[in-house]
Amino acid sequence: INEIDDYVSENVRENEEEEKIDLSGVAEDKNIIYIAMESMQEFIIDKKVNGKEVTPFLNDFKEDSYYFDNYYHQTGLGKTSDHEFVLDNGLYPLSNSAAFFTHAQNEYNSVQKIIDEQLDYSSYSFHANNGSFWNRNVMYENLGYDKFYELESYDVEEEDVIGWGLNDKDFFTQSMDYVKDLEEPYYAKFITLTNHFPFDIPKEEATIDKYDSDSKTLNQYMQTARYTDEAIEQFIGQLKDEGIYEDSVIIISGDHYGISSYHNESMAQFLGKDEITPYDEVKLQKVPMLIHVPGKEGETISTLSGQIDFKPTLLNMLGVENNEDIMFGNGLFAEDRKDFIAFRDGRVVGKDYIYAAGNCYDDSNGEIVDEEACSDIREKSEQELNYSDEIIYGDLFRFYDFEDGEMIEELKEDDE
Ligand code: GP9
Ligand code: MN
Repeated sequence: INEIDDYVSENVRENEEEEKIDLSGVAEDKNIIYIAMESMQEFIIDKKVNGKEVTPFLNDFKEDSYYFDNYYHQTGLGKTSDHEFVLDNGLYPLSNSAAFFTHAQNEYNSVQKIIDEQLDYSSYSFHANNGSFWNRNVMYENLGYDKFYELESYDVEEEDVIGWGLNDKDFFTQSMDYVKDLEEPYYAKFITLTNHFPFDIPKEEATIDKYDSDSKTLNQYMQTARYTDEAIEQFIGQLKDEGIYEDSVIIISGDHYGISSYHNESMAQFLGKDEITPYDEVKLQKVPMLIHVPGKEGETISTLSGQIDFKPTLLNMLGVENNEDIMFGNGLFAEDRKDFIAFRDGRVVGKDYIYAAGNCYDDSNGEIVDEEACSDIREKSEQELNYSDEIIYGDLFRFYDFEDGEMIEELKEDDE
């Protein structure tokens, strides 16, 4: 843990000094409302099908928000739960299992615990699926969530089900009944479900056309993505009606990809490209990331970033001092940041080069270049993933004092 602490100190924390846009403490005493959009990818933003925008609400709302258009998901097999794991802990997910299942008993220094201890915030998660799905009921308790509003908290009639469960519109409406009564300020996470594979929605609920290609999946994705967009618009309206909107920082993002490489041909058609190369596939792993701060004007920020950066960003906005924390991301608004984003499968995005499918690509033109150009970002990302894995596999936070930033006393004595 000392070695990892040193690494973090030299390579991660030292970047945190200056802010490009100073939002330190801007969320103090405000509610944090985080909306996880199932399978929402960045490529869909500002796109149209038969002349109609797929996500008209998000397209508008991003104009009033800090919009990160170069923000990558970093999930593995644990999909939605991996995204929660990265966001809450600032650690990477595991490479071949879901940490929510395999390491739910570990000690973590989660956002939820930190803001409870330092700011007396309560944390909630809302998701109309079975509580044990992804082992959330167990893991949430360990991470310090005060309550999980899961399937049992919702009234789900058969006609309200789309795809995997309660449709997003009813999900938000019913969630609102609980939200109204929460003591402020709080952190509340809402996980949508309608835009989940296979993206099947009843005809009468669809408000735009399907896309027209050989991929049924991509064609239908347009309609469910639109449905989630409408559900969020409605939810924002409800937050306004209840007077919650102005007191809240609202963060809206995607959890992971929804359209796999199996649909590359149709995806190329949709994007107006000849083909989707491994380089393009990397770029398709971007998910939308919007941070709406009351009273702040919108701005699009194209900084290379990813889900690993969520925790430091949020804590900084809340004005939390946690200089001794061990996490691997940098604040999204920081001036100096690490220069790579590690994927769990070995791919790496750097500022100038991208490593994918055994090749190094020049990001200025997507051409394959000498592998050597990627060696630096590959080494760094492998190192970090290993350190993160060591923390999880060894449950190393048991041995670390987050206040002093040192190994806990008893161990030090043993060590000597
Ligand atoms: C399940 C929902 C979807 O509760 O979060 O999970 P996914 O299949 O996307 O990981
Ligand atoms: Mn998901």
